[in-house]
Amino acid sequence: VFRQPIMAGNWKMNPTTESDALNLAIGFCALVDTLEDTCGLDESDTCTEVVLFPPFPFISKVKDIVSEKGVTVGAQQVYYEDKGAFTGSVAASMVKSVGCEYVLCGHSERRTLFSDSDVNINAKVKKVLEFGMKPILCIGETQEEYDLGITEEVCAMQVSKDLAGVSKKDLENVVLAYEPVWAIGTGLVCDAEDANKVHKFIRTVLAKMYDEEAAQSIRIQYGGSVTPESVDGLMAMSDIDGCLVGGASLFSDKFARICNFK
Ligand code: G2H
Repeated sequence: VFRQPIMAGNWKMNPTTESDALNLAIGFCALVDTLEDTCGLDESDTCTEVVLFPPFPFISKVKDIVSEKGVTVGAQQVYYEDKGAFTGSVAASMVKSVGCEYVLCGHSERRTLFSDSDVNINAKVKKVLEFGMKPILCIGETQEEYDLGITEEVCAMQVSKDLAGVSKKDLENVVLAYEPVWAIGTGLVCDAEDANKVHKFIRTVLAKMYDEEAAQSIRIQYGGSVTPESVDGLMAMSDIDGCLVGGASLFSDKFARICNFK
């Protein structure tokens, strides 16, 4: 099965001003052009898909800058209600209407810092799909769970709860991101072989929930301290289809190199 690689830059709550955000987008676009392998940025099927996740206020302008390179934008989060008295929240329709194609769901920082439960994450995944966008569903074990040796149990539980009620047809629009929480922002990138084993395991879970075809077709990113130094080894793995990149995506040269992995 061919799975188109997908690289995503999750800017989190950075940069802190609009001008810095737009400069980051401009710098990224300029650099990818000068790199040897610019395959990531045209529309051909065999090329790498690239998505940026800026903070909400910068999404529209970043999209205007990067779209000519074939780079798309997404939202880091949405609420699962359609509209109404939910002060401070942003609806799926809103980010759709400013051009978002993807939405991150279940990022570990949302789970731990903002109490996003699997029930809420499941509602958000469905809402994103309902509005014709693609969720990138993040799953992964904490340091404590890793130490207990229950990585597989945790990932299986998150996949089954977060995708409950999602049809096989809708699953075609879902991307998964395996992000071991102990590797996020710590500089401790998960060993590529170890990450690949978890990705393979996640496919066995999906094969039971759906079928083998669905399990083999879905794209699974790795996330957690990905750098230009680690990307090639990760992307050489059979079941790693891309990376969800935080810290390194704030440096245009680093993220350009990651998108043009070898
Ligand atoms: C994990 C990742 C991006 P970082 O959160 O989603 O962040 O690359 O900084 O570990």
